Amino acid sequence: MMRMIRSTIRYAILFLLLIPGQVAAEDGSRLWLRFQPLEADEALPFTSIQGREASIATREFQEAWTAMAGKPLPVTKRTDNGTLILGTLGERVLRPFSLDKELKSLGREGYLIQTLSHRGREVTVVAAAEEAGLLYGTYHLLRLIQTGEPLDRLNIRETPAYDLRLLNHWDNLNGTVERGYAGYSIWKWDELPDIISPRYKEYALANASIGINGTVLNNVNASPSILTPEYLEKVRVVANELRPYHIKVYLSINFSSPAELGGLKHSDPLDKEVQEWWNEKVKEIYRLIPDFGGFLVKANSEGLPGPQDYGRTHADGANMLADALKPHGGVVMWRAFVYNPTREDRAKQAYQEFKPLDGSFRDNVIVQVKNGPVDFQPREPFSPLFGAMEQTLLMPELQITQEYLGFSNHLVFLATQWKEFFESETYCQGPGSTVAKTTDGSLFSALSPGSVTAIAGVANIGEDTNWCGHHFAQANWYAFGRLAWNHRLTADQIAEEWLRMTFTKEASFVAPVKEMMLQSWETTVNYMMPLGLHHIFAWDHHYGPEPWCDVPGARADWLPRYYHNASTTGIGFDRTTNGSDAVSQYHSPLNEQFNDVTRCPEELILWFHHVPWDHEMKSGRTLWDELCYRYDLGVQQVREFQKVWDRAEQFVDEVRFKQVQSKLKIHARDAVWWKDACLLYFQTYSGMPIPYDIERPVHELDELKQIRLNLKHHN
Ligand code: BDP
Repeated sequence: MMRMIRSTIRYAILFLLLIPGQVAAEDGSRLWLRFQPLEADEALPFTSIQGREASIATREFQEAWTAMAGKPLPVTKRTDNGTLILGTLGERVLRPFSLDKELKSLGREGYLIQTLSHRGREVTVVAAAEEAGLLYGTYHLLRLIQTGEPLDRLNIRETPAYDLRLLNHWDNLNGTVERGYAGYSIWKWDELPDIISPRYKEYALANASIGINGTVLNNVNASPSILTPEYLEKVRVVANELRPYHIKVYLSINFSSPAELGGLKHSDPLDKEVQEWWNEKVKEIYRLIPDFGGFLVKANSEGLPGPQDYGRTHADGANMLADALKPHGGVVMWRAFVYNPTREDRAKQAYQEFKPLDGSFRDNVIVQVKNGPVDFQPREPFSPLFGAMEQTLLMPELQITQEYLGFSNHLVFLATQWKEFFESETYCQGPGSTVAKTTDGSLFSALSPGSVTAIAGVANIGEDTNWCGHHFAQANWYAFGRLAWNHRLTADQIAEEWLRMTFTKEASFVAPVKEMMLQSWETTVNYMMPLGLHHIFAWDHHYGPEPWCDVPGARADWLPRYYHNASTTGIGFDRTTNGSDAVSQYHSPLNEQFNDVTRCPEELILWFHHVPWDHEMKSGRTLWDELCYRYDLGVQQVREFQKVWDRAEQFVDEVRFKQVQSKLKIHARDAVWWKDACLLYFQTYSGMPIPYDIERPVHELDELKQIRLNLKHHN
């Protein structure tokens, strides 16, 4: 009787555990690491495993395999047909294969995955010089399994395109996230160092699975408090959590810390006392975190302190910090996001300030440059600094969080935007000198041989269950990691991988949804800012349209009018040689091409030119009509996304399906809002009718002007 009761209780408990478990299983929290049970017809070549038990790669593989196959692979000492071998340089398990020379050539993070035979037995080998590479290789293999790729005859060699592949968290110490749309910060500063959230490990794992190896924990608008002993102790604990997954911790610092924290009279970088303060602070950090990565610095930008406060240059400031970090192997990532309201064209300023400093930075300083010359706009040309600094390490900064792309409400897959950026021709050394090559170490041999290459992405991660607010925003975190590892991957490949892992391998789901993703960035450009328009957002929150925005006393370069220059004669920013001459910051023949209204890519025409409303576009339409069609096309495309998604219902779990469906409704409404606001407003200047074959506005301009969103951004 007792036994019966016990077993009934056991079943009841099991039942209770299973049911909520199944529901919660598809809330998006597992990202692309869902490791779904394999189908019966998915025969796998692995029968047993050889690998150090202590190795995190072996552990992670076994865990994932157990989820997919129902039980772990048996551990074996014998090499059988189908044995999977995981090992690093010099390990006994790799001895039969003589891979040492090759593994050394793959570097610290590279790996190989190969089908090999040993004494007539066929085995799969994942091998690397070091643990980090082995972990990346293991995740590569897991990706092949999850996406249903063939696993026989593998012959893969991988090394990363960039050495440092970093997320930048704009997370504040009070738990808010600047430009974050997925809830509060995942870093629980008030609970640390005592309570360690399980999410730190999950975060580390997700990053390692896509090759991210560093993270800046706090906002570039940095509070000096991050360097207090109290906070450094918290940082130490986070670093300990991330270390096993080969993720280094970095911090954003406030340039005035010596004065604000150390009680010094000032923070002049050429002052001995200030330098000493930094040397000591850096030593203190390395005592706690021996593998600390370094500092990220926003200085003399948007009101923050910096070396120019003391008449010094950016190089003086960066070099002082670099000298303090150098003995410990740390780097300084010094941001080039600087602009001054008193100068003429904001788009020119980073170049004007940094170009003259080329060659004067230490070799552990990397200048971090946003992809475009202004500020993460829906579409910008690449920043002319890429290709201009031949003796300075430069790293791209991409924005994963959708500050200017509809927050976590709009479905926008950013790999297409980033690919356009990476593949842009700078012509700095003739054709083929793409932005990617100017930053990944392929060009500019003048840089010292030991110097590092790097890339950063502003994270879109928060404490929301699904991490990113929108299920499809996870794809941007994923895509950033994949492109930082290999910028040659296509957006198509990345979307395909991600969809197969995150949702299902079903072809009738993947094909249309992938098309939607690949279209989505251009769509957003269409309904927000087509043809090179930029920065016509609402004041402060950067969500909706406000091309008319006027805030008395505000900096001119924070107002839309500064950028669109709409008047009865036309629209656009004249950056030609007759205007601000920003075109001349680009190499030939790009500068001539941008300068000529007939040869400038139409995608950027209003970025570089002030164009009359009746200017004839390549389509044969007037500029005004073209603008109308683009806005309308954007709206139609979002409507199409809704249809694509609704048709996909049978393939998606209910929770995620409904959540994406609701977001698409907001997305569609917002697209109409953008279109109506921009067309009705610009029409007051063009005086021309909205072509009669496109959808009529459904709002009044005055009604749209009344909208006040309460979306204050957190500082
Ligand atoms: C802008 C953001 C602002 C950031 C700044 C930066 O609006 O919140 O602090 O960039 O990158 O895009 O420093």
